[in-house]
Amino acid sequence: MTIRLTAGTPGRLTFTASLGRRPFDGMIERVQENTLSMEGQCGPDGVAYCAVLKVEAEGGSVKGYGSYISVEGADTVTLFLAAQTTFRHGNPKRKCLEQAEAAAGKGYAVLLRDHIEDHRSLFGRVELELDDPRSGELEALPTDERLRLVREGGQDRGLEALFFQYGRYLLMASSRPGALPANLQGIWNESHTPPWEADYHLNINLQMNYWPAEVGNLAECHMPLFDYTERLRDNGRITAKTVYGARGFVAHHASDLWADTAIQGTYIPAVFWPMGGAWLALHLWEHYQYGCDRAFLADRAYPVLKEAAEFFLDFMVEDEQGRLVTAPSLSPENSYRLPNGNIGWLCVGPSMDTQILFALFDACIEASRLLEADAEFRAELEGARGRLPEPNIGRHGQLMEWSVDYDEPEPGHRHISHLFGLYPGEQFTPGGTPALAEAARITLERRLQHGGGHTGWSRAWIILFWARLADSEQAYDNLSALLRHSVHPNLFGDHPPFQIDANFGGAAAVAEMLLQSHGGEIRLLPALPKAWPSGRVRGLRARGGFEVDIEWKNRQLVQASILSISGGTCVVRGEKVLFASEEGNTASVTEIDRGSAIRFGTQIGKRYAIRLKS
Ligand code: FUC
Repeated sequence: MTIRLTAGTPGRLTFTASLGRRPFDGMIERVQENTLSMEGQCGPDGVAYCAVLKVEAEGGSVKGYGSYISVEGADTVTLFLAAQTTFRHGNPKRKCLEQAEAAAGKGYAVLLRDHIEDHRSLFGRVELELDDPRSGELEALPTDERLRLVREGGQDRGLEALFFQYGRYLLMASSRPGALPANLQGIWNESHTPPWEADYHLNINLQMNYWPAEVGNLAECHMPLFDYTERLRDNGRITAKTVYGARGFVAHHASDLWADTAIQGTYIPAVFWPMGGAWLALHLWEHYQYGCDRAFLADRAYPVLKEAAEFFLDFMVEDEQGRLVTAPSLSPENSYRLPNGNIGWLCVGPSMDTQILFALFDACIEASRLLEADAEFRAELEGARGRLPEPNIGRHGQLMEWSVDYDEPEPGHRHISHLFGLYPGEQFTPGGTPALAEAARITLERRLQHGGGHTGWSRAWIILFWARLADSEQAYDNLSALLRHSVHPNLFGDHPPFQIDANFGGAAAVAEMLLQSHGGEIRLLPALPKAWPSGRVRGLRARGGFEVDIEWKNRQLVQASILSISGGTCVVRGEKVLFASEEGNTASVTEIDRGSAIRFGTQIGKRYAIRLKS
């Protein structure tokens, strides 16, 4: 971290710098005239850490005394801060000193130039503009002020677009190749005793952090999650074997820096859930679906998917009807009431587990086919997939959360796990499974009527569900509710307290309102609300290896441009009939697919224009 201080008048910068103001901070030492270090240890078995601060001034003087550095009468001062732990480096102090030295050697101008270049190379890939006649006036205000106006009932499309881009920015800033994945606070935890230990929760939160990665054109920011999932796999093999006598790997509802896969903690509504690893494995499949990188599929995604699936082939049991179900398990953090009034959590075959397994087996089957590998294993998975329970509709018309239509003590519960198949899964779609989509709608309405969406991440997920149901107004109302109730003045997501998943889920939701690409079809503006009559988006990614720009006016498509990254066939579905041509060429390449969808072959690197048929 580099901090640059300047003063309007030369020679007016005078201050004292020190390290460590929080309780439990480590031992501070001045290692050079202008350099401090702080070293400590996180508990007897924890990591040792070090931070180094180096101070360089132009003009004036820099002098050390005790554990302080004093700057007097400088024109400009640059502070270089490095931090390391024994998680990565045997000698964190030496590493910090090297890094601070190297940064100072580069100098501020070069560091700034490199930083801007690096930032732009990712951030600039996507642009979103939601036209607003008041944008000039609103954009002149600071963010907290704009948020206040929205809370008072105002509308600010620019703030909604900013919230989307802010989510991308936070992911870029907290999850780069080689780093750890973004935790519950991204990297912005300030406390020694943060809520939920700023850990990794695998029953929604960590996954949600990565929902904007692919569609938001930040695929490389997804990589830390894959490294982490592979570490879970290594530990999870041992857990699978020792706890369940099963092959493959398992991870439960929460984990930590060490990628612990054991049943963690004693909170019964959460800890016995065995699906964390399986859900994460699906993220590697998503990365393949967007980027179509076959080597990634073969070397990284498929091995993880396969071992995740193997575990469940051993772990699942047959229920009375001969179906394959998970047991023991639970529906993340929700409870049911038995006819005798007892409250329970543990259960057999909760709907979310079945839906995750459906997606996992599907991905594994498809991947093994693409790789022409493991025909026998594939056949085994096809058999198991056929024996998973079908989704059921309960007495309220809702999708059932458990295999029994239990009474729900908390019908507005924040987890809406049994809609996994609507998002991020793709098992339920209005076009493909209308009855289940309708049941999903009733499920959502019921949750919302009972106070659902009260945590930031839950509200973000709800927007995504409505977007998948193509209900633009519900999606928008819930996006407004997220901004009104579940963000801090700097737009950090609010659980409460601060939790970053709402930022990432919210960013993914804005994208999902503008572009969808599940089920082998691209949908342009699938949940465009009345509040966004005209605008444009550039650089969103779609599954199948495409990058998509869309421009619209009066809530109608003006033109979309689809860049083919991998040369695959492109299917675009619209409510109105569409027309496709190669860009720079008016001849049609359109073939009519099922219903109102069009299909066309593409060439790598070529752009295709999509318009409404006149
Ligand atoms: C899950 C959620 C909580 C919280 C925690 C970090 O347990 O149920 O709401 O987000 O993770």
